[in-house]
Amino acid sequence: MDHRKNVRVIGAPTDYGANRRGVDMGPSAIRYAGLAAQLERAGAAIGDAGDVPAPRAEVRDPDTETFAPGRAKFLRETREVATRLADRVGDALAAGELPMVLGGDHSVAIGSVAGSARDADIGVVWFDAHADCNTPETSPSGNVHGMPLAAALGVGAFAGVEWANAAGLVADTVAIVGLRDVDPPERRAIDESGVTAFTMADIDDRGITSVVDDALDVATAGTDGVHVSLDLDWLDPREAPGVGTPVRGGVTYREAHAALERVARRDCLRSLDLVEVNPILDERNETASLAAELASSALGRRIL
Ligand code: 5AB
Ligand code: MN
Ligand code: MN
Ligand code: MN
Repeated sequence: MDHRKNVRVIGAPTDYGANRRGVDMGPSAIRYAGLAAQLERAGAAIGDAGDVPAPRAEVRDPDTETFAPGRAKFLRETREVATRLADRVGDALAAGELPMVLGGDHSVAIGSVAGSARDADIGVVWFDAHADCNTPETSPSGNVHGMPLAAALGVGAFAGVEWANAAGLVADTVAIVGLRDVDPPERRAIDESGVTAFTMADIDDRGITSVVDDALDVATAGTDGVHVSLDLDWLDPREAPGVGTPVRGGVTYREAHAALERVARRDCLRSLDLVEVNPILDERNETASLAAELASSALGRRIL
């Protein structure tokens, strides 16, 4: 891959996937926190493509759309935004740029993964406290931000759902890192799907860099590049308070940087999500700043 990366920033200001107002302001907060300046520190050239239109709470259809046993809230909206976002991400890649998606809740990753996988075989590294492997049948909440990985893999009710998994992501090249809050059906889904999953206990035992190197081995094996999906609740809530579903015991500031630095070192990054930042719950925009900084590490910001 070339060395001066051209990054295309794409906002996806959704909240319906988390059923929580505030996370729709994530793209503004991350930009305001100095994303462009952070990326320049990594030597990247930045273009901001603005936001994909996302339905606001005040105007959207209050109905829950179900397409399967179980339920998923706002599936119609999820599909609309995922479809638009997949096009934007695919266009950026076709233009030789690196798409950087600012969420919004994590349901937007359905679109970014689909767009990233459109003309390539990709691997995925999913940094998250949660597995995001629920389906409408297993979800305890009906919130689609707990389902994007299942959707992208075409699991359960998402099997054959064109807008979710048309690009053919396969479990063999997917690794989740940082798990500490997994629902019982998700545990079964991980076992059955063949996704590689690293918990916080793995990070305690082996250290962050060794775990991330293994995750990158999984995601780069036989693929054209890696989509990194970074849910800010991956970090400990002391470092990243501005998230809707905080779970104690996450990675530290240093571990998070070390992880994204490993991504940069491997030179495999194809596309990146920065999701689940909720400025209403944040303290002085710290979580948004962290997202911007970590993006810079992922792009290879060097100290010396
Ligand atoms: B996030 C939970 N597993 O499905 C569910 O923040 C939480 O994108 C999902 O990782 C958290 O509702 C979704 C209980
Ligand atoms: Mn593909
Ligand atoms: Mn999460
Ligand atoms: Mn998530």
